[in-house]
Amino acid sequence: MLTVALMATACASGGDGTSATGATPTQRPEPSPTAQSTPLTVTPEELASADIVLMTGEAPQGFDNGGFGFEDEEISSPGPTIRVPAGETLTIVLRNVSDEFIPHDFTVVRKKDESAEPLWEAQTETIDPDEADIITFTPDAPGTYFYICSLSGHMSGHGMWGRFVAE
Ligand SMILES: [Cu+2]
Repeated sequence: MLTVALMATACASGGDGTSATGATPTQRPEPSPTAQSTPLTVTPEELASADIVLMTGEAPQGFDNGGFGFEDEEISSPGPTIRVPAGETLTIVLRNVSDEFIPHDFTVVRKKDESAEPLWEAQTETIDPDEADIITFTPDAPGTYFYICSLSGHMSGHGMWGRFVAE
């Protein structure tokens, strides 16, 4: 079971996902050669305050299966079910640990549809390998939803989804 410790002031940044100033949270030593733009990062303080840190990358089944996981080495397709308290503000960090130079995102949706509007504006930037992004949102209605990677073909063709349960 996932224990979600909700601290009072999770994220006070002004909604600018690129405003990180500190070191990247990743332990990975080399930046991706494909990361052309300014890498998205989160500060160590943001990382420490996050309720959930989710990894995305290749599932062990191989290149054709993307997925999500709570640990680098435990990425699966579908990803793990995320259970959160309904009505409480939640901060999630997404880290892309792909070895295949593939960008991904994290989007909460009502139905498994790559073109669906994100619920509660719960959508990270599209992040390249070795990047991270942080989002804060409030799932205000109990229910079973989904999280997906909304890049074309990633959910439908590569299994990049999981259940998101607000209870
Ligand atoms: Cu993806």
